[in-house]
Amino acid sequence: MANPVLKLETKTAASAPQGAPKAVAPDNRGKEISGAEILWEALGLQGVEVVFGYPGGAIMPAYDAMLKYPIRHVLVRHEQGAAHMADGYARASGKVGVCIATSGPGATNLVTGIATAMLDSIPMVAITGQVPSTLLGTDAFQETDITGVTLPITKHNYLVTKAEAIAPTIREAFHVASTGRPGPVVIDITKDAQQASAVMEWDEDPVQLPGHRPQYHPLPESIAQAVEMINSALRPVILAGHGIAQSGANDLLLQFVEQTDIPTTSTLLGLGGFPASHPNSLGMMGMHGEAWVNTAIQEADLLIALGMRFDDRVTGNIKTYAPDAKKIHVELDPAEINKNVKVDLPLIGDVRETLHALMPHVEKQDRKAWFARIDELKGDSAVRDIQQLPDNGKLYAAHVIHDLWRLTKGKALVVTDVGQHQMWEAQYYKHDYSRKLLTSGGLGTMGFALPAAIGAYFAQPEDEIWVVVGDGGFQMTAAELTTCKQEGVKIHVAIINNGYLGMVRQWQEFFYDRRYAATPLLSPDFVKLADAHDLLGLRVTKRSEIGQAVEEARAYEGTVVVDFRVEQEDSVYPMVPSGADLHNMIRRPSAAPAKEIRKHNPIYETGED
Ligand SMILES: Cc1ncc(C[n+]2csc(CCOP(=O)(O)OP(=O)(O)O)c2C)c(N)n1
Repeated sequence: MANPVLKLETKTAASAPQGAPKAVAPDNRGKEISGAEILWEALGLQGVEVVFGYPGGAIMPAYDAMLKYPIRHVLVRHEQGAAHMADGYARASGKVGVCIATSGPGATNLVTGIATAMLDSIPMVAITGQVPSTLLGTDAFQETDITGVTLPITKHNYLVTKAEAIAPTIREAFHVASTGRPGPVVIDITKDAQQASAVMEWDEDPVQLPGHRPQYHPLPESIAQAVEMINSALRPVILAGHGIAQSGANDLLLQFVEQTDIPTTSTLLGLGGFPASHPNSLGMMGMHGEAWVNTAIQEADLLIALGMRFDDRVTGNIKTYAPDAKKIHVELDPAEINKNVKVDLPLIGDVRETLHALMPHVEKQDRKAWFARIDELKGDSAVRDIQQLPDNGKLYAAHVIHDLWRLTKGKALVVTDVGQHQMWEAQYYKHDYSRKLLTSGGLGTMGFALPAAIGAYFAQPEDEIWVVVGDGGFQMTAAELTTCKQEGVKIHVAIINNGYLGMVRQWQEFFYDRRYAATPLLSPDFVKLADAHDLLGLRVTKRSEIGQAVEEARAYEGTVVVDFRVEQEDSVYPMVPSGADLHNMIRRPSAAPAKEIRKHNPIYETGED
């Protein structure tokens, strides 16, 4: 007899299984319950509303107990997605993001997302199931020493083997993840600890941890010294990093800049910390920062670095970095001081607290000459900008981003992946607000954007969310489109489809004599892929079609995928080659004669006009 045919029904968002009807949060403090129940109860007491995860044997008691608790669970398609979603949720909300996975392969699949959060200082708690404690160390089925694996990529991690230790560990983990310099924490809980019972104890007092006492307030004598340096500088530049958003210092930074009239540039993660539309905003610094910014940094007499860590992508060659500048470094993590760049004055503390302490004493100087010099540098760059070129009928990524910025009035929450599109987004989408650009800066993780945007959606469901992603990175975690469908997520995915692993292709063009090893990339038909998910798919091949596609996407109630077929061999300019001096950039080609360009850019030797 033939097998009965299984009829699979596509669950729509509305009918998606969300577990049993959600209970009202129980309060079992002082009562004996299972370790698994303690886990959810403790998460609820921490204010957790949503977790991103994937079940399995070693975490099944926790999943079973979950149905009694009013915490939303988002079922991902791969645990890497869960970690990026927790990360995106944390970046968009400022709260701690939570992901959950089983032991072994479930736990190791979280690793890329944990490392991504570590390098960008994102508060996250990753909960993993572990084999029963009696089997620890026996290479039991699905056993991996996840605390050992994640030791170098977490702020701290815990192996919990007793039910009574679960609640205090959750409390401590959230404290560690979110105080001082934020970061990811792993809690690995054995299956027997989840199954055993214990009294649910919850200490309401603030967590006190010897050895973890972040210094939020800089020393008064250092503040006095900083004031003197700032007030006497003629060519100062503020370098605004991720610490602006992290400490909620946007408003104070704006006041500080207006009071001192200092030009201000941002790191990639700092974008939006200072409004891009402000006259004192210079834009992004570093490898793909604008030429005027990098040159201004090199000519500055004072750098005021706020919550940034002098990553090699922003400094170029450290030996020649800002040679005439005194350097003030405001940073919460003392380990960052003098790590990459030797500074004249460290101010260990929270950026917001530090600006607060400086504000009453800093003064405005006459900066006419300094701004005139920056304008001169800007003028040179402006003529090279792709936006100055007449429409030649082709679709360039920069145009897509620029139009997206214009059409969304700069107010969208944009989540980018990693590659050329990430840099074009940083250059052409002018961010005026914090927490509106989410991107993997430190680890540079392809596959980040789609899941991180899903996490952001749960943090800010009212926001217009755009994913800007390459055809390569999109394919790394595209399976999470199904999660979008099942969970009723509304985001807009703009695939900047150039048929290449673009950023690597660009390096091959510049530094490997155009040998395109393993960078031409086949993709599925993204419109059909969207269609297969019962989502909307659109394709754009001309600049004139961008507007209509964006409007259609915005009007759609659900996730939309727009396949932007852009120029295949376009490059991101300017570019500071790895290890080169910051002012030694490969500049945008322009209408100027090639000879002229090369005269100013000795590195530009591809022989192309
Ligand atoms: C997980 C991962 N693997 C490899 C890389 C190296 N890498 C950096 S950019 C890039 C190309 C990205 O191509 P695509 O996603 O198509 O974006 P594009 O650069 O074309 O905008 C690669 C392979 C990476 N950053 N992350």
